[in-house]
Amino acid sequence: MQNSQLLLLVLVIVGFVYYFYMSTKSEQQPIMKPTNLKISIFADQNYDNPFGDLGPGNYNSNFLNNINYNNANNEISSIRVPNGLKAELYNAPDFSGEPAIFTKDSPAMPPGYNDSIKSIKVIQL
Ligand SMILES: [Ca+2]
Repeated sequence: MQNSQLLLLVLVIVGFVYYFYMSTKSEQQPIMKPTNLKISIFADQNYDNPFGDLGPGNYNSNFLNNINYNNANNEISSIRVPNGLKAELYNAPDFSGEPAIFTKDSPAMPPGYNDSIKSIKVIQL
């Protein structure tokens, strides 16, 4: 066997070993669903005057009072929710009481929730 043939054989073997190593390695990784998805919250109905976007996480009234969100606390009137996220909007601080639940866009809040949202959970589905 010539040196070039031997080198080619070694490269093929190394390639197969690497392929099978990577395929088993990826199977062992937990199924994670990293996301750039975010909900959008608005001061007015029909998606007017956006406060900002929120990725998965819990946002209490202190967060919503933050200047970066223009005092969204007690002002939210519509919401956009992309596929893959669920938003729980509470009309009480610290996620207490029954939330209004959204899995899609809503141009208005249900009765009892307009201009009264004080905490938000964004959940990845
Ligand atoms: Ca409002």
